[in-house]
Amino acid sequence: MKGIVIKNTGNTYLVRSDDGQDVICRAKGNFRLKGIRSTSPIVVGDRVIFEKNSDETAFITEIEDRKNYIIRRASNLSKHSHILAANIDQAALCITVRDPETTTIFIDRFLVTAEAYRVPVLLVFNKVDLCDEDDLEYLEGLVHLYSVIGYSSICVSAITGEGLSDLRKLTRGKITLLAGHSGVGKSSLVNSLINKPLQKVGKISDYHHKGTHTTTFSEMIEIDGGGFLIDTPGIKGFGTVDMTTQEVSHYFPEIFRFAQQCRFYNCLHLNEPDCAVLNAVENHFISESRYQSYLNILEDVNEGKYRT
Ligand SMILES: Nc1nc2c(ncn2[C@@H]2O[C@H](COP(=O)(O)OP(=O)(O)OP(=O)(O)O)[C@@H](O)[C@H]2O)c(=O)[nH]1
Ligand SMILES: [Mg+2]
Ligand SMILES: [Zn+2]
Repeated sequence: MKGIVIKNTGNTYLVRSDDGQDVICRAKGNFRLKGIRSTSPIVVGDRVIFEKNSDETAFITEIEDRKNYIIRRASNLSKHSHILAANIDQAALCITVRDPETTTIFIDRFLVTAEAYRVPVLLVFNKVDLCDEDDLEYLEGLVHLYSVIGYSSICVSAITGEGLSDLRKLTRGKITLLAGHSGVGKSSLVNSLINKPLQKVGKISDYHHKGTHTTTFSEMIEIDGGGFLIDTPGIKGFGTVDMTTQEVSHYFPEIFRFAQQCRFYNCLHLNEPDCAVLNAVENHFISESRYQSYLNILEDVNEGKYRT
């Protein structure tokens, strides 16, 4: 039988079969996927073939080729990467200006990873109900910054319901992965979008203003009228994928566009003469924060953190 993995609890997988049954499966034998070294061989979103035994147990025997996936590397230093989910139509990066704060470096690292795997990203600014005037101004700036580059944003509140009908439209009929720091409200958004308190929601610590890692496994939740949301555990930092220094700018669309006019074809846009990127940063065609994120990722690559 064929189906899709909707939950991974560590040693068993919940598979929704193509004819709509939920079956608890185990993995049979060792799965080695080409070119992927990951702590979890089968992930949420995987299309699998499974066999049911007479005693109600079931085994996954095959994983179909993945269309795409989103990898998170726990830290830049860790050798193991962890795939959050596979075969997704889009990633909704959930961002909060406060409680907890999401930095532009974190946003840009996520965007770079998504560009590298060709996953479209929607920026979901949650908890707008907590924003004061200054926060709203900063938020508007971010929305503008990213829309100019080509990323769509939406401002919402899982608590007041603001923006949720638009977010519903943007997720209907699609497989959407929700990602972001612990405590930004991924599970709250899932509950509000499906109108059911299905996912466990955590607290924000009074002291650090951070989440408490409430969701521990990725889980796919079906949306009324078609499509799925994938609730995932909060991400602390985002180590970028293996890439060369030359490649980094390829995943910053606006930097890549200007880079075509640099004097040297292998310009890294650090201090080379006639660098069109540096010139664009100076003239505010490329934002300072994006350029800082670019330098930040370049540093990782230069330090060879990813080479084993
Ligand atoms: N004021 C306000 N609080 C929110 C909003 N969305 C979520 N929260 C609160 O933020 C806290 C964390 O929410 P969760 O949904 O558990 O966050 P999460 O992103 O799933 O966190 P992890 O599972 O730990 O990764 C809870 O106390 C929610 O009630 C919002 O839009 N506004
Ligand atoms: Mg959660
Ligand atoms: Zn340059």
